[in-house]
Amino acid sequence: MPKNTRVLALFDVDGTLTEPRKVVSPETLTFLKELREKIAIGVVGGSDLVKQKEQLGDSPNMFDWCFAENGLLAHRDGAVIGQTSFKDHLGEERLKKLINWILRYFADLDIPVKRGTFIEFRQGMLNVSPIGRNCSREERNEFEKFDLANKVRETMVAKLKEEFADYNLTYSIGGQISFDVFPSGWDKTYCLQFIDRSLFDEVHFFGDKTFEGGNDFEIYTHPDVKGHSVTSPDDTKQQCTELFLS
Ligand code: M1P
Repeated sequence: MPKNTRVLALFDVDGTLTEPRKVVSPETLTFLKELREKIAIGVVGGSDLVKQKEQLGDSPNMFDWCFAENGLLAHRDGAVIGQTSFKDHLGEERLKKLINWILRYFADLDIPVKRGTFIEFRQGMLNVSPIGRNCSREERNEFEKFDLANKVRETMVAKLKEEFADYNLTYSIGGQISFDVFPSGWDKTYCLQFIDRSLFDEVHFFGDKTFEGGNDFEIYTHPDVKGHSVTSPDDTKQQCTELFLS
């Protein structure tokens, strides 16, 4: 079967191509290579490119389209085609006010374990973690359970929304220990502006956080995109095999 370049499949990273924050499996890598021979493929992750590469390898060259930080850093065929900055968008004064508020909130927050790197400053967003990003894997898993029961992130996000209503920001709980903060509209649909729609008859998206409030929701429900909800990398492979390889 020759490559059908008029079909594009976009993939989320954590929970879709890899287990959360883990490295992609050799089986998934083989699968992606095989799939790329049949259709165009792309990746759109919330993490920055350094982390995306840690998980996937040389993602800009493994996919026809590669989007880190939801597309704030965009590559096509290995070359940069777009770059956007949260800092420039918000301005230093407003950014400082937001960061100071978050740090004060954390100082008063009582949770079982705290580690380091509570705010990770990224090119296109802040990643905010009550436990701190350099917790261990075990601590990460424990926090996820604690958060589910105690709604630590949900409560904080509700307060931020109230406090910074005029900032027009979106808060997205995508992973286990943190949430992302970025200007509204800079969710995963941001990457779609780089994809020339006349090139494709079908644009598919596969993600695991497709529920409302999840970081795949907006692109999953976008009218130009055929959304697919997956439960694991194996489920992704199975759904894609049925759709594109059989
Ligand atoms: O890709 C989903 C999320 O993965 C990480 O979240 P956490 O560390 O909380 O599991 C982060 O990179 C986050 O930005 C991203 O949205």
